[in-house]
Amino acid sequence: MVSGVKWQRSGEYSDIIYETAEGIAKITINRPEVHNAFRPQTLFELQDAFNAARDDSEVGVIILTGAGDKAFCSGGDQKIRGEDGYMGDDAVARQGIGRLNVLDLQVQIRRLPKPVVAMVAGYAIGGGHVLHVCCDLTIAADNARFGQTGPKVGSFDGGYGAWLLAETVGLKKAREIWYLCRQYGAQEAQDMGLVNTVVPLERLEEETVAWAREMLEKSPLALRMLKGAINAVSDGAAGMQQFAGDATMLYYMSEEAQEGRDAFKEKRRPEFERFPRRP
Ligand code: S0N
Repeated sequence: MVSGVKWQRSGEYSDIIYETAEGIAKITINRPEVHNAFRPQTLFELQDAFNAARDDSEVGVIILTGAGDKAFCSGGDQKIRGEDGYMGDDAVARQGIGRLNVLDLQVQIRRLPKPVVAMVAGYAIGGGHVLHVCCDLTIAADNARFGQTGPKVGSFDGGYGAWLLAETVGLKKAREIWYLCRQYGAQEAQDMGLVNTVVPLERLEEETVAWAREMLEKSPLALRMLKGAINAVSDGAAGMQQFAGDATMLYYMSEEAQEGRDAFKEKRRPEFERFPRRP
């Protein structure tokens, strides 16, 4: 999986790797010994890395992937699943309280105003499957395998994992995926609209970077507004809030809004009559 990109690593993480190059951030879940299953620490680090990529004005596209070629992510780490959630090493866990914080990461990916691309080799299973569903695009290697396991292992994701999947592949197929817990190969996943393209494993990063470069040539504000618009339809009021915030940001950038701000600071009447009443 070589792309020729010279990634620069940064951040102090144990469970993930954060790298950037050429306007792209690459976030890798680095727990190959458990097929990149996530524990609370993994999720805290992923949230930190996604925030770093969001705040970095050089970064225009984010790639989420898993270490090695066996798995993108196999979901919540079942070995540290307690009675009410996942037990980490943090203060909350020391009080005997589990966590279900992958939902925060899902929301973060949806709200992040830059395209997030899942680069999937091997298994995208359970909560790992939901993560790729939440990403804007998915580039799959020919060895990728997709599926949900919830009803088999005593869990389910009734949020994005259920209805965003249904929006992506249709209601009947989403029910099949959840009720039967089968695994689907890369080509089958592409045929049902679950992934954007399938490439040979050795070309996975090269192809993903090519898609990222193509997006980086496009207007960042247009991509931001399109992501917000597409998500607003399914995120309801929360999606509209994000989209409305973007509209406010664009308005702040206009001379018309700046006239209001300047008039207040200069203690004068704002001259809004200078601006057209647009049709
Ligand atoms: C991926 C599978 C099919 C691969 O099978 P294969 O190739 O036979 O490999 P294995 O020998 O099974 O695995 C290799 C090693 O990796 C360990 N491992 C794999 N997956 C996990 C995992 N999820 N947790 C912990 N360890 C894992 C194996 O145990 C093995 O190591 P050794 O040899 O040392 O035992 C197969 O591995 C598989 O089916 N894995 C489990 C997939 C699964 O059921 N995942 C969990 C599904 N549930 C969730 O993800 C929870 C969702 C969730 O997080 C959530 C949802 C909604 C609301 C809140 C939450 C929340 O919890 O936060």
